Amino acid sequence: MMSGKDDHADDTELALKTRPKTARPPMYKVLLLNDDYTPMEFVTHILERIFSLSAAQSVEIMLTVHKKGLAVVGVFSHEVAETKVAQVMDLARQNQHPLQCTMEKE
Ligand code: TYC
Repeated sequence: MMSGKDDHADDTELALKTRPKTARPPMYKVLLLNDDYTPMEFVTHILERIFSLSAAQSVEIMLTVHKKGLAVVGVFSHEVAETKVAQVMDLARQNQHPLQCTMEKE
C-alpha cells in the first residue's frame, strides 16, 4: 500500500507528463529583413507605428537588422502577425522602398 509521500510523488510525475487540456495556439515570429535601399528612418518609423515600440527599441532593432541581415520584431498570434506583415509591406510599397517583412511559425 502507498504511503502519503509516495502519493505526492506520483501526483508530481502525472502533472509533468500530462498535456494541458487547453492547447495553446501556435505563435508566429515577425521578421524584418535588411536591404541596401530602405532609409533607416523609415524602418524606425515603421517599428514605432506598427509594432508600438519606443524610439530607442526601434533604433536598436533597425540596427540589428542592418548589421545581421534580419531580426525578430515580435511574436504574435497568426492573425496579428499577418496583419502587421501586411501593414509593413503596404507602407513599404506605397513609399517605393524594397523593405521585406515575413512571418514564421515559432
Ligand atoms: N540597410 C539599410 C540602409 O543602410 C537600413 C535598413 C535597416 C533597411 C533595416 C532595412 O529592415 C531594414 N539604409
